[in-house]
Amino acid sequence: MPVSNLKLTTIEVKRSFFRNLANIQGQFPALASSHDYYMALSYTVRDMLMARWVSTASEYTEKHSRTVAYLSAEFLMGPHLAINLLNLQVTDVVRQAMSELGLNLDELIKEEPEPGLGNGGLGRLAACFLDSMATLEIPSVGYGIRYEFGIFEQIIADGWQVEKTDKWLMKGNPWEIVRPDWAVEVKFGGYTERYEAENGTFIVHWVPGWQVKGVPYDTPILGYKNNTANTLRLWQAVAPESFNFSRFNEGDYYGAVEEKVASENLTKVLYPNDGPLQGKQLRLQQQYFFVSCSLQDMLRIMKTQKVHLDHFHEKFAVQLNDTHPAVAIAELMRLLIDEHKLEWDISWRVTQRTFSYTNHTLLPEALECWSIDLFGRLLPRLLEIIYEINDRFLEQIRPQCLLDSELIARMSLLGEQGDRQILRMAHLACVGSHAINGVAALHTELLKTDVLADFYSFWPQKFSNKTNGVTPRRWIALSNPRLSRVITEVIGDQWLSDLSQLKKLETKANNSTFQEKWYQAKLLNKHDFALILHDRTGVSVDPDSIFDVQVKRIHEYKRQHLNVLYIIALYQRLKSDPQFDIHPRTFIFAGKAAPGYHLAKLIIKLINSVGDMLNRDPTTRDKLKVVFLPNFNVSNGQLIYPVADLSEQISTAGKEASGTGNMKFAMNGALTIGTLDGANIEIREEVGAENFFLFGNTAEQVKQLSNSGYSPQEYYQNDSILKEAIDLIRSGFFSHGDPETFRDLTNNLIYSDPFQVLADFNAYYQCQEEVDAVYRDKSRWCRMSILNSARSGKFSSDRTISEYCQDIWKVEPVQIQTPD
Ligand code: 26R
Repeated sequence: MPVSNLKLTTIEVKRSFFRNLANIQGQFPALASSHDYYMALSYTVRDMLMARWVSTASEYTEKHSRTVAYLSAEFLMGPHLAINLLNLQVTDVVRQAMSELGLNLDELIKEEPEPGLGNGGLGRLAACFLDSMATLEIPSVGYGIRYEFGIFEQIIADGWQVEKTDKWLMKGNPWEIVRPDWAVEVKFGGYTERYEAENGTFIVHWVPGWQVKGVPYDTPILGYKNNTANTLRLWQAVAPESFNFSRFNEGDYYGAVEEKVASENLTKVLYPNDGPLQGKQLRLQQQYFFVSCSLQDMLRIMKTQKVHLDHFHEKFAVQLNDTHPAVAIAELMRLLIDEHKLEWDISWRVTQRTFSYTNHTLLPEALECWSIDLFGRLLPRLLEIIYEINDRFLEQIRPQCLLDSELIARMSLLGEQGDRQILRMAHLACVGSHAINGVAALHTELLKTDVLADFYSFWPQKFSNKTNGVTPRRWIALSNPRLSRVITEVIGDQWLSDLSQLKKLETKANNSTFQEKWYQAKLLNKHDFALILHDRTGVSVDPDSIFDVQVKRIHEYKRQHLNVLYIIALYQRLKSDPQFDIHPRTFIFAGKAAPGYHLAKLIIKLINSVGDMLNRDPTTRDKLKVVFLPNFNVSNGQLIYPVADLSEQISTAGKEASGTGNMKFAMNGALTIGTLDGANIEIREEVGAENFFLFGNTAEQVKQLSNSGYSPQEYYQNDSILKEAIDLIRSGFFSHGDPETFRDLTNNLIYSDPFQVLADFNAYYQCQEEVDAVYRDKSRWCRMSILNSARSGKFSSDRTISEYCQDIWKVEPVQIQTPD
């Protein structure tokens, strides 16, 4: 355990802070802005971690440590300053130093623009994994893309989502270091040529149409209370220096600059999709770009260690975060064969042993396919390699397929979609990996029986489950200091690195003094949050009301509209029956919709419109509030999870691969109302069925219902509460009398309802009544809340990462000695 920072004094902090303010920001106190101070403090913290970062890299190099390379198109890191202070254990001394200067640490922390380089679950999971790998002292690198614009900023105007660009790099980023020496070049387009070599084999030469240079930017990833500082390496595209010099000389200045701009566009913006996506050429370019850069970087590292490339898989375990980086399988083959002259069979053995693949979605529309035409034009050599992989693969399975030509066609990497030839990236990922995993028990089962069933029948041993987790450092300690203090007072602070220790709280679950402390921590959080809500939305809410929270991407399968239908039903009941008594509730929503996803955007408008009507209605406003907090991101998540009483996890069973927000809520003592979907099932198993509000059809029932011809109209006609709620929307009551505004949404529900909202409505309604009844028994609720948190240990990403290390990566921790 390092002790070096414990002796850090406020004097040293202040000295370093002023030095950085002057030397790096070029600023002095009389003119310094809050942002200048934030920068000065960040550089001060960076100075504290540099020695660890260098020692970590140097020890890994010296020991030739086996290393995890986590390839992900998204890393939703969230702000660095506060988590780095926490990991270094210097928050208190730094807070004190700042306060001696008349500065407030919390205000400086808020100055950091959030690096939002991800859409949601998948990107945030990657960030939690980096945190856990550093804490568990696992040699690892996260490889991804340095998007100049991250996920868009969401503004709500007249109830509608409006997107603004996220200029997170505008004022500089103190957490990254550029490494121009390790830049690499990536080819695109052009054609391939074949030469016969002396031994009769063919050498393939890819003559590119153009090239792009990738420059790595490194960010340190600290472990908690150890000396490990791993690296997140993000690639930025720039035009190669040699770029079109001849054109430049010919005087075509604009032409040359235009092409330069085009190559730099490659890493401009993160695609804000979390669902269906038509073949976007730029997205494929992004994927190949960062994959090729990362593999070339690994080969460079191999070279410095003088290890022969047929040992590549011994040095690196490469994890594919969904299929977005799956082209890596073909790219490693290309590098080994074309550039390093290894034979196909050896290269293939190395490749298969190197890669493992995590699937994050079952939704058919989200499974990545590329048009072969597009792929071949952009990456001609890679397409040839994929054809060869496919030929050999089909040859290998043919004997077992006997005469089942349909099975062979189903498993082929190539397929047809309408009249288009397509490449199925999930198939490439399965064939080229030695391990395939889902992200929750149910999800893995559905992979095995459904989406990847054919592959499972061939290679059952490749499949395993790795239930997701989240880091308790960011999602409890940093987000919820009040609850953390209550916990630590009773069980000490070991839970931060061993979340199973929360179990020790169970003995206190019935203790009324402890219950009161537990309750007060949440209540104070709710008070603070009410002020923020008012500030950002103008709506005032009652901290004594039940905070009923649904925050996640807006998507039909996540069924925010099921929640809204319940709210409308509740409203109508309160209006028609003045005697009807409920505990006051505040429904809080947040989340972004993909900019092109019409129905999701309409759901946002509906939430806001319902809120506008209800929050103003004098007969109900003391009982019912509906608020939409704009721009859900990591920072806002940190504010929201700790205030929730009730966590809404109401996706159609079988559709949410895992969910990770559900875990953050439970850890922070929220009770879940949820379906048997994703990790909800495991949360319920852990916390106990009696401490979980379960409703709705099972995945099995959902499937049966849709096979037997699901008819939402029957539910609409037969359930008067449901019908009245939908009819109120249709009447134009929430849209200034205009019945058109929400027509697409209500028609979709009544006539199609692909996610069976209506089928689950009644069960949800009943379950919500139970929630209300239980909340009235304060002691019972507190007990349930404590037990949810106490039994959430399984959902630490430390547990998840240990399982990946043991079962898939076979990587051991490497302890970094104290750097000073
Ligand atoms: C192909 C492209 C359009 C695309 C589809 C889907 C791009 C991105 C996505 C997002 C998906 C893969 C995602 O974020 N999935 C989420 O992963 C989380 C982490 O495993 C799960 O908790 C969550 O259930 C799942 O939806």
